[in-house]
Amino acid sequence: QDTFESVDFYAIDDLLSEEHLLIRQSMREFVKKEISPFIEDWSQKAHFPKEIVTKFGEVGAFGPQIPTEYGGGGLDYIAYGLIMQEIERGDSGMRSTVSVQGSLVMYPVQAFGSEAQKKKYLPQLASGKMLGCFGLTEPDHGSNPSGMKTHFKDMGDHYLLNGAKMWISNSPQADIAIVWAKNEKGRIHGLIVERGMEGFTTPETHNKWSLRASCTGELVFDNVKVPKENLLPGKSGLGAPLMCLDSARYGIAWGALGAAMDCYDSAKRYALERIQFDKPIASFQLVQKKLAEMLTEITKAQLLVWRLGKLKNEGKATTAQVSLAKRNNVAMALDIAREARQIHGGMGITGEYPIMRHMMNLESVVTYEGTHDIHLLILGQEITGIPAFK
Ligand code: TGC
Ligand code: FAD
Repeated sequence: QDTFESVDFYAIDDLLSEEHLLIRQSMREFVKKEISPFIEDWSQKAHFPKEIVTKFGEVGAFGPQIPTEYGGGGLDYIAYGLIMQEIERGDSGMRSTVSVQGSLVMYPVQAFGSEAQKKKYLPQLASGKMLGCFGLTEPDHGSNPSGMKTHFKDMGDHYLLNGAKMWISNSPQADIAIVWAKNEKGRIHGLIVERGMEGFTTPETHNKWSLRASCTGELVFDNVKVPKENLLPGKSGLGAPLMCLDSARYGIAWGALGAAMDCYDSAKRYALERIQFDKPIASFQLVQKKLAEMLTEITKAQLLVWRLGKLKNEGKATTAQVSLAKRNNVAMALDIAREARQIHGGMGITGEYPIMRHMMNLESVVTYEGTHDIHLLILGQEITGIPAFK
Protein backbone atom coordinates (compact mmCIF):
# COMPACT_ATOMS: atom_id res chain seq x y z
CA GLN A 1 0.00 0.00 0.00
CA ASP A 2 1.24 3.48 -0.93
CA THR A 3 1.48 5.50 2.29
CA PHE A 4 3.59 8.35 0.90
CA GLU A 5 3.69 11.61 2.86
CA SER A 6 5.30 14.62 1.23
CA VAL A 7 7.70 17.06 2.87
CA ASP A 8 6.70 20.59 3.90
CA PHE A 9 9.18 21.61 6.58
CA TYR A 10 9.14 25.31 5.65
CA ALA A 11 5.34 25.62 5.13
CA ILE A 12 5.88 26.00 1.39
CA ASP A 13 2.25 24.95 0.93
CA ASP A 14 1.35 28.44 2.20
CA LEU A 15 2.98 29.80 -0.97
CA LEU A 16 0.70 27.71 -3.18
CA SER A 17 -2.83 28.63 -4.29
CA GLU A 18 -5.93 26.54 -3.59
CA GLU A 19 -5.84 25.49 -7.24
CA HIS A 20 -2.21 24.34 -6.95
CA LEU A 21 -3.03 22.26 -3.87
CA LEU A 22 -6.03 20.67 -5.59
CA ILE A 23 -4.02 19.81 -8.69
CA ARG A 24 -1.25 18.28 -6.59
CA GLN A 25 -3.77 16.27 -4.58
CA SER A 26 -5.52 14.90 -7.64
CA MET A 27 -2.18 13.98 -9.22
CA ARG A 28 -1.04 12.34 -5.98
CA GLU A 29 -4.20 10.22 -5.92
CA PHE A 30 -3.71 9.33 -9.57
CA VAL A 31 -0.16 8.12 -8.84
CA LYS A 32 -1.33 6.11 -5.81
CA LYS A 33 -4.03 4.40 -7.90
CA GLU A 34 -2.54 4.08 -11.37
CA ILE A 35 1.25 3.92 -10.89
CA SER A 36 2.40 2.85 -7.41
CA PRO A 37 0.66 -0.55 -7.31
CA PHE A 38 2.18 -1.61 -10.65
CA ILE A 39 5.45 0.25 -11.11
CA GLU A 40 7.70 -2.32 -9.51
CA ASP A 41 6.39 -5.04 -11.78
CA TRP A 42 6.59 -2.88 -14.91
CA SER A 43 10.17 -1.94 -14.06
CA GLN A 44 11.26 -5.47 -13.23
CA LYS A 45 9.81 -6.65 -16.55
CA ALA A 46 11.04 -3.60 -18.50
CA HIS A 47 7.45 -3.06 -19.59
CA PHE A 48 6.10 0.28 -20.84
CA PRO A 49 2.37 0.27 -20.05
CA LYS A 50 0.96 1.89 -23.19
CA GLU A 51 -2.49 2.17 -21.59
CA ILE A 52 -1.09 4.77 -19.14
CA VAL A 53 -0.90 7.23 -22.06
CA THR A 54 -4.68 7.71 -22.30
CA LYS A 55 -4.91 7.81 -18.50
CA PHE A 56 -2.33 10.61 -18.39
CA GLY A 57 -4.40 12.40 -21.03
CA GLU A 58 -7.59 12.04 -18.99
CA VAL A 59 -5.99 13.39 -15.81
CA GLY A 60 -4.52 16.41 -17.64
CA ALA A 61 -0.84 15.50 -17.28
CA PHE A 62 0.03 16.23 -20.92
CA GLY A 63 0.79 19.86 -21.67
CA PRO A 64 -0.68 21.45 -18.55
CA GLN A 65 1.02 24.70 -19.63
CA ILE A 66 -0.44 24.58 -23.19
CA PRO A 67 -3.43 26.93 -23.80
CA THR A 68 -6.86 25.34 -23.38
CA GLU A 69 -7.93 26.23 -26.94
CA TYR A 70 -5.56 23.48 -28.11
CA GLY A 71 -6.59 20.97 -25.46
CA GLY A 72 -3.87 21.86 -22.93
CA GLY A 73 -4.49 22.68 -19.27
CA GLY A 74 -3.91 26.46 -19.48
CA LEU A 75 -2.17 26.23 -16.09
CA ASP A 76 0.80 28.16 -14.72
CA TYR A 77 4.33 26.83 -14.30
CA ILE A 78 3.98 26.09 -10.58
CA ALA A 79 1.06 23.77 -11.37
CA TYR A 80 3.11 22.21 -14.17
CA GLY A 81 6.00 21.64 -11.73
CA LEU A 82 3.78 20.10 -9.07
CA ILE A 83 2.40 17.64 -11.63
CA MET A 84 5.95 16.60 -12.58
CA GLN A 85 6.88 16.26 -8.89
CA GLU A 86 3.97 13.92 -8.17
CA ILE A 87 4.50 11.78 -11.27
CA GLU A 88 8.23 11.37 -10.64
CA ARG A 89 7.45 10.49 -7.03
CA GLY A 90 5.81 7.48 -8.71
CA ASP A 91 8.63 6.90 -11.19
CA SER A 92 11.09 8.95 -13.28
CA GLY A 93 10.25 6.86 -16.36
CA MET A 94 6.58 7.80 -16.08
CA ARG A 95 7.58 11.45 -15.72
CA SER A 96 9.80 11.07 -18.80
CA THR A 97 6.81 10.03 -20.89
CA VAL A 98 4.90 13.07 -19.67
CA SER A 99 7.82 15.54 -20.00
CA VAL A 100 8.52 14.47 -23.56
CA GLN A 101 4.87 14.75 -24.58
CA GLY A 102 4.25 18.14 -22.91
CA SER A 103 7.55 20.00 -23.20
CA LEU A 104 9.31 18.38 -26.14
CA VAL A 105 6.42 17.60 -28.49
CA MET A 106 3.42 19.79 -27.61
CA TYR A 107 5.55 22.83 -26.74
CA PRO A 108 7.39 23.05 -30.12
CA VAL A 109 4.14 22.48 -32.04
CA GLN A 110 2.49 25.25 -30.02
CA ALA A 111 5.47 27.64 -30.12
CA PHE A 112 6.79 27.05 -33.67
CA GLY A 113 3.95 25.24 -35.45
CA SER A 114 1.48 26.52 -38.06
CA GLU A 115 -2.16 26.94 -37.08
CA ALA A 116 -2.98 23.79 -39.08
CA GLN A 117 -0.29 21.79 -37.22
CA LYS A 118 -1.55 23.02 -33.83
CA LYS A 119 -5.13 22.03 -34.67
CA LYS A 120 -4.10 18.67 -36.11
CA TYR A 121 -1.75 17.49 -33.35
CA LEU A 122 -2.21 19.35 -30.05
CA PRO A 123 -5.68 18.09 -29.01
CA GLN A 124 -4.69 14.53 -29.94
CA LEU A 125 -1.48 14.77 -27.91
CA ALA A 126 -3.21 16.43 -24.93
CA SER A 127 -5.82 13.68 -24.72
CA GLY A 128 -3.25 10.90 -25.04
CA LYS A 129 -4.82 9.61 -28.27
CA MET A 130 -1.43 10.26 -29.82
CA LEU A 131 2.04 9.77 -28.30
CA GLY A 132 5.03 11.81 -29.42
CA CYS A 133 8.80 11.74 -29.11
CA PHE A 134 11.64 14.24 -29.60
CA GLY A 135 14.69 13.41 -31.70
CA LEU A 136 17.72 15.59 -31.08
CA THR A 137 20.51 13.24 -29.87
CA GLU A 138 22.45 11.19 -32.41
CA PRO A 139 24.92 8.33 -31.95
CA ASP A 140 27.87 10.73 -32.45
CA HIS A 141 26.27 13.93 -31.13
CA GLY A 142 24.89 13.93 -27.58
CA SER A 143 26.09 16.92 -25.56
CA ASN A 144 26.97 18.66 -28.83
CA PRO A 145 23.77 18.53 -30.89
CA SER A 146 24.91 21.32 -33.20
CA GLY A 147 27.15 18.75 -34.96
CA MET A 148 24.13 16.61 -35.96
CA LYS A 149 24.30 14.74 -39.26
CA THR A 150 20.59 14.05 -39.86
CA HIS A 151 19.61 16.15 -42.87
CA PHE A 152 16.86 16.83 -45.38
CA LYS A 153 16.77 17.95 -49.00
CA ASP A 154 14.12 20.04 -50.69
CA MET A 155 12.72 17.84 -53.48
CA GLY A 156 10.19 20.41 -54.73
CA ASP A 157 6.93 18.93 -53.47
CA HIS A 158 8.39 17.23 -50.34
CA TYR A 159 11.54 16.92 -48.20
CA LEU A 160 13.76 13.83 -48.26
CA LEU A 161 15.02 12.99 -44.76
CA ASN A 162 18.07 10.81 -43.95
CA GLY A 163 19.97 10.06 -40.74
CA ALA A 164 19.45 8.53 -37.31
CA LYS A 165 18.64 9.57 -33.75
CA MET A 166 19.51 7.61 -30.63
CA TRP A 167 18.31 7.41 -27.01
CA ILE A 168 14.84 8.65 -27.85
CA SER A 169 12.27 8.33 -25.04
CA ASN A 170 8.87 6.99 -26.23
CA SER A 171 10.20 6.31 -29.74
CA PRO A 172 9.17 2.62 -30.09
CA GLN A 173 5.56 3.50 -29.22
CA ALA A 174 5.30 7.02 -30.61
CA ASP A 175 2.83 8.03 -33.32
CA ILE A 176 4.83 11.13 -34.25
CA ALA A 177 8.39 12.36 -33.81
CA ILE A 178 9.63 15.94 -33.67
CA VAL A 179 12.90 15.53 -35.53
CA TRP A 180 15.67 18.12 -35.62
CA ALA A 181 17.60 17.98 -38.89
CA LYS A 182 19.75 20.21 -41.09
CA ASN A 183 18.74 21.55 -44.50
CA GLU A 184 21.12 21.90 -47.45
CA LYS A 185 22.53 25.09 -45.92
CA GLY A 186 23.23 23.39 -42.58
CA ARG A 187 20.40 25.22 -40.77
CA ILE A 188 18.55 23.18 -38.13
CA HIS A 189 14.76 22.82 -38.52
CA GLY A 190 12.07 20.79 -36.77
CA LEU A 191 10.07 18.29 -38.84
CA ILE A 192 7.03 16.29 -37.78
CA VAL A 193 7.58 12.70 -38.88
CA GLU A 194 4.64 10.30 -38.60
CA ARG A 195 4.74 6.56 -37.96
CA GLY A 196 3.96 4.77 -41.20
CA MET A 197 5.99 7.07 -43.44
CA GLU A 198 8.03 4.82 -45.72
CA GLY A 199 11.67 4.43 -44.62
CA PHE A 200 10.98 5.50 -41.01
CA THR A 201 11.70 2.90 -38.30
CA THR A 202 12.01 3.04 -34.49
CA PRO A 203 14.12 0.12 -33.16
CA GLU A 204 13.87 -0.33 -29.39
CA THR A 205 16.89 -0.06 -27.07
CA HIS A 206 16.95 -3.12 -24.80
CA ASN A 207 18.73 -4.09 -21.57
CA LYS A 208 18.61 -0.70 -19.82
CA TRP A 209 19.23 -0.80 -16.06
CA SER A 210 17.50 2.57 -15.71
CA LEU A 211 14.06 3.96 -16.65
CA ARG A 212 12.93 0.41 -17.28
CA ALA A 213 9.23 1.32 -17.38
CA SER A 214 9.87 3.94 -20.07
CA CYS A 215 10.52 2.81 -23.62
CA THR A 216 13.60 4.15 -25.37
CA GLY A 217 14.75 3.65 -28.92
CA GLU A 218 16.24 4.98 -32.11
CA LEU A 219 14.72 6.91 -34.99
CA VAL A 220 16.06 5.80 -38.36
CA PHE A 221 15.34 7.76 -41.55
CA ASP A 222 16.12 6.08 -44.84
CA ASN A 223 14.98 8.40 -47.64
CA VAL A 224 11.80 9.35 -45.78
CA LYS A 225 9.49 11.58 -47.81
CA VAL A 226 8.21 14.24 -45.41
CA PRO A 227 5.40 16.51 -46.66
CA LYS A 228 6.37 20.17 -46.75
CA GLU A 229 3.52 21.10 -44.42
CA ASN A 230 5.26 19.03 -41.70
CA LEU A 231 8.12 21.51 -41.24
CA LEU A 232 7.72 23.67 -38.12
CA PRO A 233 7.74 27.13 -39.69
CA GLY A 234 8.08 29.35 -36.60
CA LYS A 235 11.74 29.00 -35.65
CA SER A 236 14.98 27.47 -36.96
CA GLY A 237 18.51 27.09 -35.57
CA LEU A 238 19.71 25.20 -32.49
CA GLY A 239 17.90 27.76 -30.33
CA ALA A 240 14.57 26.09 -31.26
CA PRO A 241 15.28 22.69 -29.66
CA LEU A 242 17.14 24.41 -26.82
CA MET A 243 13.96 26.37 -26.00
CA CYS A 244 12.10 23.05 -25.72
CA LEU A 245 14.84 21.79 -23.41
CA ASP A 246 14.44 24.83 -21.15
CA SER A 247 10.84 23.80 -20.58
CA ALA A 248 11.57 20.10 -20.01
CA ARG A 249 14.58 20.79 -17.76
CA TYR A 250 12.38 23.01 -15.60
CA GLY A 251 9.94 20.12 -15.16
CA ILE A 252 12.79 17.74 -14.30
CA ALA A 253 13.97 20.07 -11.52
CA TRP A 254 10.53 19.61 -9.90
CA GLY A 255 10.32 15.93 -10.80
CA ALA A 256 13.60 15.01 -9.12
CA LEU A 257 12.18 16.50 -5.94
CA GLY A 258 9.40 13.92 -6.08
CA ALA A 259 11.86 11.03 -6.33
CA ALA A 260 13.91 12.51 -3.47
CA MET A 261 10.82 12.86 -1.25
CA ASP A 262 9.82 9.26 -1.89
CA CYS A 263 13.28 8.01 -0.89
CA TYR A 264 13.30 10.21 2.23
CA ASP A 265 9.80 9.12 3.24
CA SER A 266 10.70 5.46 2.84
CA ALA A 267 14.02 5.87 4.72
CA LYS A 268 12.35 7.71 7.62
CA ARG A 269 9.70 5.01 8.05
CA TYR A 270 12.22 2.20 7.75
CA ALA A 271 14.59 3.82 10.28
CA LEU A 272 11.78 4.12 12.83
CA GLU A 273 10.67 0.51 12.36
CA ARG A 274 13.94 -1.36 11.97
CA ILE A 275 15.40 -2.57 15.27
CA GLN A 276 19.12 -3.25 15.69
CA PHE A 277 21.03 -3.38 18.98
CA ASP A 278 17.56 -3.37 20.65
CA LYS A 279 16.69 0.08 19.34
CA PRO A 280 15.16 1.56 16.18
CA ILE A 281 18.07 2.46 13.88
CA ALA A 282 16.52 5.97 13.82
CA SER A 283 17.91 6.44 17.34
CA PHE A 284 21.52 6.31 16.13
CA GLN A 285 23.19 9.65 15.43
CA LEU A 286 24.63 8.53 12.09
CA VAL A 287 21.16 7.64 10.80
CA GLN A 288 19.73 10.90 12.13
CA LYS A 289 22.49 12.79 10.31
CA LYS A 290 21.46 11.18 7.03
CA LEU A 291 17.78 12.02 7.59
CA ALA A 292 18.49 15.59 8.74
CA GLU A 293 20.64 16.25 5.67
CA MET A 294 17.98 14.79 3.37
CA LEU A 295 15.34 17.08 4.87
CA THR A 296 17.65 20.08 4.54
CA GLU A 297 18.44 19.41 0.88
CA ILE A 298 14.80 18.70 -0.04
CA THR A 299 13.68 21.94 1.61
CA LYS A 300 16.35 23.99 -0.22
CA ALA A 301 15.39 22.35 -3.52
CA GLN A 302 11.68 23.07 -2.93
CA LEU A 303 12.39 26.77 -2.41
CA LEU A 304 14.55 26.81 -5.53
CA VAL A 305 11.88 25.44 -7.84
CA TRP A 306 9.10 27.49 -6.28
CA ARG A 307 11.03 30.71 -6.99
CA LEU A 308 12.00 29.48 -10.47
CA GLY A 309 8.33 28.74 -11.16
CA LYS A 310 7.42 32.31 -10.20
CA LEU A 311 10.11 33.63 -12.55
CA LYS A 312 8.82 31.36 -15.33
CA ASN A 313 5.27 32.59 -14.78
CA GLU A 314 6.57 36.15 -15.21
CA GLY A 315 8.52 35.13 -18.34
CA LYS A 316 11.80 35.99 -16.60
CA ALA A 317 13.47 32.61 -15.97
CA THR A 318 16.78 32.31 -17.83
CA THR A 319 18.39 29.19 -19.30
CA ALA A 320 21.18 29.39 -16.71
CA GLN A 321 18.66 29.56 -13.85
CA VAL A 322 16.94 26.47 -15.22
CA SER A 323 20.33 24.72 -15.53
CA LEU A 324 21.17 25.50 -11.91
CA ALA A 325 17.87 24.00 -10.72
CA LYS A 326 18.00 20.89 -12.95
CA ARG A 327 21.61 20.22 -11.98
CA ASN A 328 21.16 20.83 -8.27
CA ASN A 329 17.89 18.99 -7.81
CA VAL A 330 18.81 15.87 -9.77
CA ALA A 331 22.17 15.56 -7.98
CA MET A 332 20.37 16.13 -4.67
CA ALA A 333 17.86 13.37 -5.47
CA LEU A 334 20.61 10.97 -6.50
CA ASP A 335 22.54 11.62 -3.27
CA ILE A 336 19.37 11.09 -1.23
CA ALA A 337 18.59 7.85 -3.08
CA ARG A 338 22.09 6.55 -2.29
CA GLU A 339 21.86 7.51 1.39
CA ALA A 340 18.34 6.09 1.66
CA ARG A 341 19.65 2.86 0.16
CA GLN A 342 22.18 2.67 3.00
CA ILE A 343 19.49 3.23 5.62
CA HIS A 344 17.47 0.33 4.20
CA GLY A 345 20.46 -1.98 4.50
CA GLY A 346 20.10 -5.12 2.39
CA MET A 347 16.38 -4.48 1.96
CA GLY A 348 17.33 -1.37 0.01
CA ILE A 349 18.41 -3.41 -2.99
CA THR A 350 15.06 -5.21 -3.31
CA GLY A 351 11.85 -4.24 -5.03
CA GLU A 352 10.10 -4.19 -1.64
CA TYR A 353 11.13 -0.53 -1.44
CA PRO A 354 11.29 2.06 -4.23
CA ILE A 355 14.85 3.19 -3.47
CA MET A 356 16.98 1.20 -5.90
CA ARG A 357 14.52 1.87 -8.74
CA HIS A 358 14.68 5.63 -8.10
CA MET A 359 18.47 5.45 -7.82
CA MET A 360 18.87 3.66 -11.14
CA ASN A 361 16.34 5.94 -12.84
CA LEU A 362 18.13 9.04 -11.62
CA GLU A 363 21.32 7.87 -13.32
CA SER A 364 19.53 8.62 -16.61
CA VAL A 365 17.96 11.83 -15.34
CA VAL A 366 21.38 13.20 -14.36
CA THR A 367 22.55 12.52 -17.95
CA TYR A 368 19.62 13.39 -20.20
CA GLU A 369 18.42 16.90 -20.96
CA GLY A 370 22.04 18.05 -20.55
CA THR A 371 24.50 16.18 -18.34
CA HIS A 372 25.44 17.35 -14.85
CA ASP A 373 28.69 18.76 -16.24
CA ILE A 374 27.11 20.46 -19.25
CA HIS A 375 24.82 22.36 -16.86
CA LEU A 376 27.85 23.34 -14.82
CA LEU A 377 29.44 24.71 -18.01
CA ILE A 378 26.26 26.62 -18.88
CA LEU A 379 26.58 28.26 -15.44
CA GLY A 380 30.30 28.82 -16.02
CA GLN A 381 29.48 30.62 -19.25
CA GLU A 382 26.84 32.72 -17.50
CA ILE A 383 29.32 33.77 -14.80
CA THR A 384 32.35 34.44 -16.99
CA GLY A 385 30.89 35.12 -20.42
CA ILE A 386 33.27 32.45 -21.76
CA PRO A 387 31.84 29.22 -23.23
CA ALA A 388 34.09 26.32 -22.13
CA PHE A 389 32.30 23.64 -24.20
CA LYS A 390 34.64 23.73 -27.17
P1 TGC B 1 25.32 27.90 -28.64
O1 TGC B 1 26.27 28.45 -29.65
O2 TGC B 1 25.46 28.28 -27.20
O3 TGC B 1 23.84 28.28 -29.07
C1 TGC B 1 23.34 28.02 -30.39
C2 TGC B 1 22.21 28.99 -30.66
O4 TGC B 1 21.13 28.74 -29.73
C3 TGC B 1 20.88 29.89 -28.94
N1 TGC B 1 20.54 29.41 -27.61
C4 TGC B 1 19.31 29.39 -27.13
N2 TGC B 1 18.16 29.83 -27.65
C5 TGC B 1 17.05 29.64 -26.93
N3 TGC B 1 17.04 29.05 -25.72
C6 TGC B 1 18.19 28.59 -25.17
N4 TGC B 1 18.17 27.98 -24.00
C7 TGC B 1 19.39 28.76 -25.88
N5 TGC B 1 20.68 28.43 -25.65
C8 TGC B 1 21.38 28.84 -26.72
C9 TGC B 1 22.16 30.70 -29.00
O5 TGC B 1 21.91 32.06 -28.75
C10 TGC B 1 22.60 30.45 -30.42
O6 TGC B 1 21.80 31.23 -31.27
P2 TGC B 1 22.38 31.77 -32.68
O7 TGC B 1 21.25 32.58 -33.23
O8 TGC B 1 23.58 32.58 -32.31
O9 TGC B 1 22.70 30.56 -33.49
O10 TGC B 1 25.30 26.33 -28.79
P3 TGC B 1 26.42 25.25 -28.60
O11 TGC B 1 26.46 24.41 -29.81
O12 TGC B 1 27.70 25.88 -28.11
O13 TGC B 1 25.81 24.33 -27.42
C11 TGC B 1 25.59 24.81 -26.14
C12 TGC B 1 25.18 23.64 -25.23
C13 TGC B 1 26.33 22.67 -25.04
C14 TGC B 1 24.82 24.28 -23.89
C15 TGC B 1 23.96 22.91 -25.82
O14 TGC B 1 24.29 22.28 -26.99
C16 TGC B 1 23.37 21.92 -24.85
O15 TGC B 1 22.54 22.25 -24.03
N6 TGC B 1 23.79 20.59 -24.94
C17 TGC B 1 23.15 19.54 -24.17
C18 TGC B 1 22.31 18.69 -25.10
C19 TGC B 1 21.04 18.24 -24.46
O16 TGC B 1 20.60 18.73 -23.42
N7 TGC B 1 20.36 17.32 -25.11
C20 TGC B 1 19.10 16.87 -24.63
C21 TGC B 1 18.42 15.98 -25.65
S1 TGC B 1 16.70 15.75 -25.33
C22 TGC B 1 16.64 14.74 -24.01
O17 TGC B 1 17.59 14.39 -23.38
C23 TGC B 1 15.29 14.32 -23.61
S2 TGC B 1 15.20 13.26 -22.26
C24 TGC B 1 13.57 13.41 -22.03
C25 TGC B 1 12.98 12.60 -20.97
O18 TGC B 1 12.92 11.36 -21.13
O19 TGC B 1 12.52 13.22 -19.97
P1 FAD C 1 28.26 12.53 -24.31
O1 FAD C 1 27.84 13.84 -24.86
O2 FAD C 1 29.14 11.67 -25.14
O3 FAD C 1 28.98 12.81 -22.90
C1 FAD C 1 29.77 11.82 -22.25
C2 FAD C 1 30.46 12.50 -21.06
O4 FAD C 1 31.31 13.54 -21.55
C3 FAD C 1 29.48 13.16 -20.10
O5 FAD C 1 29.93 13.01 -18.78
C4 FAD C 1 29.54 14.64 -20.47
O6 FAD C 1 29.23 15.51 -19.39
C5 FAD C 1 31.02 14.76 -20.89
N1 FAD C 1 31.21 15.88 -21.81
C6 FAD C 1 30.73 16.03 -23.08
N2 FAD C 1 31.10 17.20 -23.58
C7 FAD C 1 31.81 17.84 -22.60
C8 FAD C 1 32.46 19.11 -22.51
N3 FAD C 1 32.43 19.99 -23.52
N4 FAD C 1 33.10 19.39 -21.36
C9 FAD C 1 33.12 18.53 -20.32
N5 FAD C 1 32.52 17.33 -20.35
C10 FAD C 1 31.88 16.99 -21.48
N6 FAD C 1 17.81 12.56 -26.36
C11 FAD C 1 16.83 13.04 -27.18
O7 FAD C 1 17.09 13.77 -28.12
N7 FAD C 1 15.53 12.71 -26.95
C12 FAD C 1 15.15 11.90 -25.93
O8 FAD C 1 13.95 11.66 -25.75
C13 FAD C 1 16.16 11.36 -25.08
N8 FAD C 1 15.83 10.48 -24.10
C14 FAD C 1 16.81 9.86 -23.40
C15 FAD C 1 16.49 8.81 -22.52
C16 FAD C 1 17.50 8.12 -21.85
C17 FAD C 1 17.15 6.99 -20.96
C18 FAD C 1 18.85 8.53 -22.00
C19 FAD C 1 19.95 7.85 -21.24
C20 FAD C 1 19.16 9.57 -22.84
C21 FAD C 1 18.17 10.22 -23.56
N9 FAD C 1 18.48 11.21 -24.52
C22 FAD C 1 17.50 11.73 -25.33
C23 FAD C 1 19.87 11.52 -24.81
C24 FAD C 1 20.54 12.43 -23.78
O9 FAD C 1 20.10 13.74 -23.91
C25 FAD C 1 22.04 12.30 -23.96
O10 FAD C 1 22.41 11.02 -23.47
C26 FAD C 1 22.81 13.39 -23.26
O11 FAD C 1 22.56 14.64 -23.87
C27 FAD C 1 24.32 13.11 -23.25
O12 FAD C 1 24.79 12.73 -24.49
P2 FAD C 1 25.68 11.39 -24.65
O13 FAD C 1 24.99 10.30 -23.97
O14 FAD C 1 26.00 11.26 -26.08
O15 FAD C 1 26.99 11.71 -23.82
